Amino acid sequence: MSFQLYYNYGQSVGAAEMQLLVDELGPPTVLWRAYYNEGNQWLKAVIQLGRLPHPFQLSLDKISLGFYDGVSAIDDITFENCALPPPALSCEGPSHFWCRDTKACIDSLLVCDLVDNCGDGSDEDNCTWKANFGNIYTIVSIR
Ligand SMILES: [Ca+2]
Repeated sequence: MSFQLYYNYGQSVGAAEMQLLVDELGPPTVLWRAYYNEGNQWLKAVIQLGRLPHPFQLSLDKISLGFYDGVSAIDDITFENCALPPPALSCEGPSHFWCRDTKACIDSLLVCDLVDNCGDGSDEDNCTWKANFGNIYTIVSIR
C-alpha cells in the first residue's frame, strides 16, 4: 500500500509530521516529517506503508515551538495497491512464487522481504537464516 499526499508550507512554520497508529503495535510510528518552510507551493510525497493487516489510523500533527506563522496541510490522499494479488491457476518460472493458500502469483523478489505479500504468509515461511544486529533481526533468504 502506498499513498500520495501534498503539503504546503508558508512562512515561519514549525514541523509537521504524519503518524501511523496501529492498536496492536503500540506507540505511533512517524511516517513523514517536514521541518521548515518549503515555499508557498504544494509538493508531492509518496509514502510506502507495506502491508497493514490490522485497522490503522493516520494523524497529522503540527509541532510548534511557540511562534507560529504559516500553514501545513495535506490533500489528495490516494491509497494504491491495497488489495492482495488475485488467485492464479498457475504460476511458473523462476521469477515467480505461487502462494500456498491464496494461490496468488507474486514476483520472487517479494519472497522473504518481511512483508506478507501473499496474504497467507507463505512468502515469508522458510526464510532460513537470520542476522543479528543487536536487538534487530533481519531475515535473509537463501532460496
Ligand atoms: Ca514478502
